[in-house]
Amino acid sequence: MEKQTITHTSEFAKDVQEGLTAFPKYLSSKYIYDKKGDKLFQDIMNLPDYYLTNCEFNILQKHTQAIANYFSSNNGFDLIELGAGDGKKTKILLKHLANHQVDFKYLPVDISQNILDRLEDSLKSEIPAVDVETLQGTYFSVLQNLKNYNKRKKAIMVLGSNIGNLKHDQAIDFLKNIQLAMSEEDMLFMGFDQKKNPQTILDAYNDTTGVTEAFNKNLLVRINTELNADFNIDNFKHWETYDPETGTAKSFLVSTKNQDIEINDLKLKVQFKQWETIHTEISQKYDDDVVEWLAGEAGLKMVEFFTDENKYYKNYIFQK
Ligand code: AVJ
Repeated sequence: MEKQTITHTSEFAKDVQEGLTAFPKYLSSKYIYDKKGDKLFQDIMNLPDYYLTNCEFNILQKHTQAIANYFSSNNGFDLIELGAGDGKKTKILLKHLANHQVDFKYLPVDISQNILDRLEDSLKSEIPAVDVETLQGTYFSVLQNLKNYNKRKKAIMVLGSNIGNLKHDQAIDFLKNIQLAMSEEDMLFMGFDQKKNPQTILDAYNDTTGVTEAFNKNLLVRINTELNADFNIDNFKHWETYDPETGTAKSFLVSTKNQDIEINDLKLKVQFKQWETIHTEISQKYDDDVVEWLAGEAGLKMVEFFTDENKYYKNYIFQK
């Protein structure tokens, strides 16, 4: 009998191989989020300098009724949240809807089953009246399936300025996919972090506690543990830039010395020159014109927005 060798190359392994053999080097921020990365992001959301979470929390708290009015419909609605996370902000809305006996179902979507399980448990004890169905998968696959999910109104929600990790062309594709899953009466409710004093933005991504540094470096930790590599994370420095013209904040890991890294599972040796970079993340900042342009390119129109007193952050309502 012939012996077959099947090589399973994971998406992660492929992307690491591609990014670390490119010039200049890069890695995708989506790989930061393993169990430890999820925890570090929770810690980031509690940092005083990371203003995004508080701003959005305050917006949801102040405008709950107005937002709920946009969602509501005579025969109820389905609230679909892409990238649900711990639901801390969403619970403001869920509590309000439950208290007002609104007919709705909550469908949190996340790539992580672990996050979904924890969210479902906490909802059962905190807001038991809410009808929850968790959906594990990528946004894209779940959106495809949701197209004909129910004959009633859909409110699709994306909080946290998660869209900011996408370049404009990718953001348009993302919005277009959402638009294609929507019908005329459906609503999209989405958070976009705004352009502001550049120093405020730099401080949010360059905190003095080192949490953001550890979050960024978790990429290297994952490569070490999952692909059997020997990165010494102390030989890399977290570096943040913000370009106020484009509104793009960029994260890097900078090699502080000449060094060779072995990634055993890829049979790859990666050389770093002193001060060579790995680009790891973008966190795009927006203004109304850019948001309106992105939405328009995706076939959506902006109906309304809600903001905080400093206008640091905005949650927009879009329709087809
Ligand atoms: C989860 C993508 C919204 O870019 O602000 C936080 C991730 N990176 N600190 C962001 C992040 C560094 C965050 N998003």
